[in-house]
Amino acid sequence: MNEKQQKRIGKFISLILRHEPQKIGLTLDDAGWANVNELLAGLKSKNHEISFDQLKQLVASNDKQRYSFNEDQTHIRANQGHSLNLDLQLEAQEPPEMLYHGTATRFLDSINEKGLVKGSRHHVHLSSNESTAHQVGSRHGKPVVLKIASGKMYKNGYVFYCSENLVWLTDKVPTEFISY
Ligand code: HQG
Repeated sequence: MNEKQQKRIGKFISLILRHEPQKIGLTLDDAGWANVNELLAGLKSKNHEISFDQLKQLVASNDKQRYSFNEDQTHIRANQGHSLNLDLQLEAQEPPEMLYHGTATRFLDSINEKGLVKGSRHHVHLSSNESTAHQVGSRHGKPVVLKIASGKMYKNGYVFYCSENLVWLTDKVPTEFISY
């Protein structure tokens, strides 16, 4: 598979594992795991046929480490970004003092009013460095990076999780913890 094909299939796998498994007749368990053979069969049925070895390569080389296998590689899930109602069973963790959220300037008025809200996803997604946040923001328009006083939030009882691929997750970020 070349890079372009990997990207195309990766996007489709993200859609399946995060949002619409039913599109290829797949069911996920409560923690988001899909059976690998069922995923491969489902991909084949939609003209996205890949081998198990190609899937392993795709998981290993993915730029954001978006997917994980279980120990015996019979199951696979997306590490974060779901809109499906699942419990990924992540453990709450103490966040670093400062985290970053990349967004687009057109959302700022609303964010200044309501704080960061999770929308259709499970959590608000936060990055541990500014350059990643900048990239995330660019997906939505003219990017702007917000600084999040995560240490202060944690001291105030807010709960944080860190996904397998090191994206920090929390329920919401009120305006008092956001600066530019
Ligand atoms: C914005 C990608 C108006 C928020 C990334 C964001 C991430 C508000 C957008 C992951 C708001 C939601 C998630 C408010 C938040 N008013 N807009 N009150 N509060 N927003 O895509 O964080 O590449 O659901 O700032 O790397 O951009 O797909 O979230 O701009 O980890 O693997 O509403 O997705 O990962 O957009 O991205 P999204 P996100 P992948």
